[in-house]
Amino acid sequence: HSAYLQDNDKPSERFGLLNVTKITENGKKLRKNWTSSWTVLQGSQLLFTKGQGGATSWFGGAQSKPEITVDLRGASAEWASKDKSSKKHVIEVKTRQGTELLIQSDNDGLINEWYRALQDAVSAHAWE
Ligand code: I3S
Repeated sequence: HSAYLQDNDKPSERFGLLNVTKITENGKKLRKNWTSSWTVLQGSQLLFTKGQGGATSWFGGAQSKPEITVDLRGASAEWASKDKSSKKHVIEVKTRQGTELLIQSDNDGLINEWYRALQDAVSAHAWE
C-alpha cells in the first residue's frame, strides 16, 4: 500500500512517532500526560494512536484505531511559548473546537518537518 511509504515531497501526508499531550479539551484545562504516539497527518486530519506497537501499529492495519482525531480546519499550529513546556521543539495545536495539544520531538529536523506540514495543512483548510 502506497500510504506506508513516507513521501517527503508531499508534506500534508506524513506520519511518525511523536510525543503528545492534550492540554485543553473543549476549552477546559487538562492535566498534562505526555505519551509517545504514532501520529498521522492526512489532509485536514491529525490522528494519534498509542505508540506501543511502534512503526508496525499504523491504523491502516486491522485492529488499531486512532485514539484522538484532531480536525485541523480552522485550527492553528505554532511553536509553543516557553511557559507551555520545559521541553525543546514543542508545537502547539489549537483547534476551532477549543482543544489544545502539544506535539514534541527531540529530533530537530523531524519536528521542523512536522511544523512545516502542519502549517501547510492549517492554511490549506483554514476556511473550510
Ligand atoms: O506544565 P507542567 O504542569 O509543568 O507539566 C509537567 C507536568 O505535567 C509533569 O507531570 P506531573 O506534574 O503530573 O507529575 C510532567 O512530567 C512534565 O513532563 C510536564 O512538563 P513539561 O515541561 O515536560 O511539558
